[in-house]
Amino acid sequence: MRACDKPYLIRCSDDGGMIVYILGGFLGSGKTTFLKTVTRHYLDSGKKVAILVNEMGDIGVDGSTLRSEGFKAVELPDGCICCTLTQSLFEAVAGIKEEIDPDVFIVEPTGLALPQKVRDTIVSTGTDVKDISIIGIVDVPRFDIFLERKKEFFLEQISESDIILVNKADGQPAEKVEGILSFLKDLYDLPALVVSGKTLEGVDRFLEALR
Ligand SMILES: Nc1nc2c(ncn2[C@@H]2O[C@H](COP(=O)(O)OP(=O)(O)OP(=O)(O)O)[C@@H](O)[C@H]2O)c(=O)[nH]1
Ligand SMILES: [Mg+2]
Repeated sequence: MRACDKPYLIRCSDDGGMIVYILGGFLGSGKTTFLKTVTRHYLDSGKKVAILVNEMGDIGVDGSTLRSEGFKAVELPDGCICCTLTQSLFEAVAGIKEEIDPDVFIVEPTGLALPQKVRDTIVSTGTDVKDISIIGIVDVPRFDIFLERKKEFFLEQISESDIILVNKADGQPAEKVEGILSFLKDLYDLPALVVSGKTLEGVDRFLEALR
């Protein structure tokens, strides 16, 4: 692995294989919103994208419903392939590589998962991965509540992010956003971008950072 030429995502290799993104973040922080944004970004540049989500029938990617039962890939109208985590992650990843062989593979675990565990499981499959990154998403309006009620888990959940999206910044006081940025910087010194998945503020900078 070498330092990446993109400013934010650090685990890169020159080998072939798929680029993997894991969207980490507590319940309702905006993971699915970014899943769709990142998927669209890669589809627009002609890449084959597979996504893996925890919930079933609930993702609403372009209004499509998932018809899958067990581990079955579902082709959505926009050409992206969607799978669900009903089999073990380990088997699902191997199956996706073999059956779909995507350029980009995006995983949204439940908001109660540690994304680093998902990453380690994917790495442990031995699947040919070019680059695997955790995109940690924090929710500005609910930051204080999460910190108050779920501190240990919440902080662990973002601790191994390769980039943190400080999300839902729309309509939030600048001081609050600044306070969160400096709190995160003191704790982790990870790259962080202020964004809104809703108004798309800051999202271009994020997309430019992707491989
Ligand atoms: N104001 C605002 N709301 C947002 C933003 N991004 C997402 N939301 C809203 O927040 C809610 C949760 O967004 P999701 O993208 O579904 O979040 P999630 O992390 O996938 O949620 P779970 O999968 O249930 O954990 C939805 O009602 C979104 O419309 C944002 O940037 N700003
Ligand atoms: Mg979601």
